[in-house]
Amino acid sequence: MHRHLYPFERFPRNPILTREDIPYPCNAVFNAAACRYEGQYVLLLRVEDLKGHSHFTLARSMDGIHFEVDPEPWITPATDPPFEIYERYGVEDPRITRIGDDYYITYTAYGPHGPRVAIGVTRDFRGFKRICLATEVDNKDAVLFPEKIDGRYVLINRPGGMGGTRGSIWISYSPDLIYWGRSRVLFSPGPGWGNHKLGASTPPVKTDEGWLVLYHGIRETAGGRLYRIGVMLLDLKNPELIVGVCPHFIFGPEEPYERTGDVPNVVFPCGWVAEPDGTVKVYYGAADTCIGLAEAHLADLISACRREG
Ligand code: BMA
Repeated sequence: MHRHLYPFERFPRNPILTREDIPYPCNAVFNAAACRYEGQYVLLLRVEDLKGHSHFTLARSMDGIHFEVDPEPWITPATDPPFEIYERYGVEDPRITRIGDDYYITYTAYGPHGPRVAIGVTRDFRGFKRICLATEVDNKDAVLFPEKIDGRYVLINRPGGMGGTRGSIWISYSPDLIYWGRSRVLFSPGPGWGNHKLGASTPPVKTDEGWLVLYHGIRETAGGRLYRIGVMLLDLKNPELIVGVCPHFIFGPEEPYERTGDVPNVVFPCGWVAEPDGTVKVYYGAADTCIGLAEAHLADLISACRREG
């Protein structure tokens, strides 16, 4: 592969997790959040049960490759108001952002009114407290910045895009993680590989040159949708400014486990872990069926954002 065009290298023994690794019956395991906690790699797996509803189960690893999955689900759809009705069909696509000692989990709450963004928090990956439903429905793909900017929490999210309409990436602010506003469009679909919808994939990673964010772009084709990954760099002080964006996708479905599954031709990262040696491990859902691992050098991702297009 051309490393300058496609900076990610797949782990050769992908997929690293399939439903066979889940200790209870389920349909699929895919889009997972990732972080480091107490010296271990932690994945928060989206597991789809046999009814077709999703919940979250924890998996831990010493090396970031071999994961041990908890015997039981950790976060299941809420049973009490106000969350119950909005999570009735499941919780999906988690992302984890550490701020101080707190690990915030942004996820899609899915119910009869449609998908909306929810936020919860844990300190120990045992207790979990729901904080709020941050947006109205028809919104997903929310990632929280790992620090406040100008005294406010910052959230990227994706309103719109349901029912076949185009979906853009937006940015919103909050003084307290509960009330979100000052929302504005950050990046919209254009002609080409992400012509239909865009959405943030991984929480921003701080680099000297800006906030690095992976995002997915959906191309609608005669053969169905293609989910592929792009990368952008946002200004450290004003994340509404896009410092650079790679003109082409940097990762897309190629391998059989990405091409074939419940939803073909999907790679869908929700989490990554930056390593001290300047590399990053990205965990991605493949074809809504299993989980793959790929690695890249942060410097290559940054230089991809500087590419002319
Ligand atoms: C998106 C999300 C993801 C899923 C993808 C492909 O809209 O719902 O959970 O992986 O579609 O089906």
